[in-house]
Amino acid sequence: MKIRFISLLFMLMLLFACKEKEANRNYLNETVFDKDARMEWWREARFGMFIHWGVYSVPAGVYEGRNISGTGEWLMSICQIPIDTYKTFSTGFNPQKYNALEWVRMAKNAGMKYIVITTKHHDGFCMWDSKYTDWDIIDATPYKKDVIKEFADACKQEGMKLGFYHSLLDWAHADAKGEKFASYRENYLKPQLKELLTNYGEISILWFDGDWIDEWTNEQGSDLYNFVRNLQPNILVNNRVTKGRNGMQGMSVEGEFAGDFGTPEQEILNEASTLDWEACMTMNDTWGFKLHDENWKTTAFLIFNLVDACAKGGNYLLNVGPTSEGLIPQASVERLNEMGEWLNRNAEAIYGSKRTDIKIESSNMRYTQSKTNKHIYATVFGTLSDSVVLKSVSPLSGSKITLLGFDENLKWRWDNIYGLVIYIPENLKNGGKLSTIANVFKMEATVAKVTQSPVISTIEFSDVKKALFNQKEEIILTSINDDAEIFYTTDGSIPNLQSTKYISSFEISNSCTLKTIALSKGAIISSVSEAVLKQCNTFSRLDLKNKPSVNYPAQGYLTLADSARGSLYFKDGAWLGFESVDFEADIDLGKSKKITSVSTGFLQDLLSAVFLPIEYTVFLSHDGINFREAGKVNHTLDKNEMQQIRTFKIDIKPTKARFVRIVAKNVAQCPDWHSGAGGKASLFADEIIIE
Ligand code: H79
Repeated sequence: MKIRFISLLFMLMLLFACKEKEANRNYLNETVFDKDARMEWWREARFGMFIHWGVYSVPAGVYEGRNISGTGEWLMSICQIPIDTYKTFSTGFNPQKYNALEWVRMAKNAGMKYIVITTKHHDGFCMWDSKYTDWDIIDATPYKKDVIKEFADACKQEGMKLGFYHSLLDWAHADAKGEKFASYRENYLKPQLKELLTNYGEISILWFDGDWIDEWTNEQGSDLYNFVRNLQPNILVNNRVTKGRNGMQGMSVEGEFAGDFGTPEQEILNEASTLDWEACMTMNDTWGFKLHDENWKTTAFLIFNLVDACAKGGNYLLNVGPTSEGLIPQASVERLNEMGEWLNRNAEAIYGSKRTDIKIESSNMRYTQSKTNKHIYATVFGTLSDSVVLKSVSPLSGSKITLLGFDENLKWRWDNIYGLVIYIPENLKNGGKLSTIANVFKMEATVAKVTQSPVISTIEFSDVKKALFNQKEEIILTSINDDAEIFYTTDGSIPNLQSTKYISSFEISNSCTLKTIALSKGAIISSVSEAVLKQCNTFSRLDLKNKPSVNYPAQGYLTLADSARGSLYFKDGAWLGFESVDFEADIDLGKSKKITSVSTGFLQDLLSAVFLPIEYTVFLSHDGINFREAGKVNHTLDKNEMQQIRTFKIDIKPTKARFVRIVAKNVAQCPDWHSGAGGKASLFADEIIIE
């Protein structure tokens, strides 16, 4: 019994030990699923407020009567002010006009979904009531109230997500450099973070900074990440917690580093990233308030930055630097208001939106898309003119296209050359309600996945651009996309969904321009291919005994009778080329005609082993069976005739006949005097004229 009691006790102790272990979880091997769940709100939020507020707002960029260049919060370092001198500024920090609720509501009205506020910047000043130092708002300022507490309460009241900025480095703490750093970290940094993460309710983000100091190592970062997550399991921690940052660039370098999102500072990535990232940026040129920084960005530019970041898959953390009185500068208030107005109308394109795979199409527009991929939003910056052209999206057939904030269905058309053309109606353009900063087009569309246009073939030739036919021609259309539907027109217009749908091969019996396009699931996915198909009735039939080489088929046999003559360039598409074989054409004129001459053009291009015929003979017939010779010319090849076109003509004493046979003898092998002696010789023919 006794033994049993002891073993029970032992088991209980073991259980507690396990519980203890469980309390200290390792969050570095979190599953993707868990991370996605934790990041979800942040990925949808898109737009946040950064607040840099501290004792540096007292000097406000002025020291010993001089305006100091550089950012306001770096004043102590820039002016090399000894910490004891710097500390006297805190007596001027008395933000009587501070109203946390007002600030939170201002952020909310601006369309911001979270706020990150400085708890401690590099100067080490603590904005909350910390029991580990006197260098805090309670002990060192006349204000003597915990501004972080007020702020956390206001955020809670307004349902605003709250994040803490916290500097890893500390210019005020004696142990915060060199060998004593471990003591600073374990006995000051971590205990203070514990205060911040246990006394102020739910904290959504920890935004570390100062990772670049030599004392800070990757191991310390991983340990701190776990420390923070164990205190607030759902918190997001930026990548500056470790050494993963790519120099001052915000994104993490390759490899495994703790940290949930990249932090490009004062920059927006050039291209979309699949990683989570947040661009933190100032409205003027400083984070902490400066009296003499009036270099404010325009609202239009701030909106551009927000949309630009969203389009590239990032968030935008926009800074305000309140004064030591507790006021957000008026210039910031105005810009926040204007951004809020814009976002009110265009929220859909921002919150919960995703980046697209579209590369930047032009400097004045950006694309985002809805989470379900159903809608694409095109934000076009600047005043709209009569129409807008978008090149990277394929609207679904019959898609409504609207401008966010207006019900009106806009007229649009797909133009093969330009892309999607959307028309802005007069009443909207002149109604004074469109934004002069940026307007958002909403459409059901897919990212244009332009594929090869359909291939046009005849029975004889594939991929024809021009073809001649006699009475009629059979046309075959094919697409490399299995799921593509092919539409075509024969009247010269650009095909669309209303055009004839291709089902199987079809016949044409008149000259026409055939245009065809591929669509997939209602979206246009190809450019237009076209073929000029010309009926050629010169002869009712033309047969060739030997086929021309597939390399030189021109537009088929009828090229010989299309009234267009070949040039000196043998690949010009007018010549039929016969390799080693003779040219032998049988022509049916349809009915008996009086014939006085039969001519055919031939090419010589010695460098390409193309020779004029060595013999040209014409035969005539009434029935197409019995032919008699009507004339012959022999020709001796001349090595000095490098390049020339010669028409071989047989004049005939007027004779009636329906059938004509032309035989031109190919030298077949390059003659002895030719550089290709003994090799394959060609005969090129074009244009037969029977008079
Ligand atoms: O908190 C803000 C900055 O104070 C902080 N990160 C953002 C979010 C930051 N720390 N370091 N840096 C930014 C970059 C360092 C810039 C410096 Fe300079 C160059 C420090 C001294 C020379 C420019 C001139 C900035 C301060 C003076």
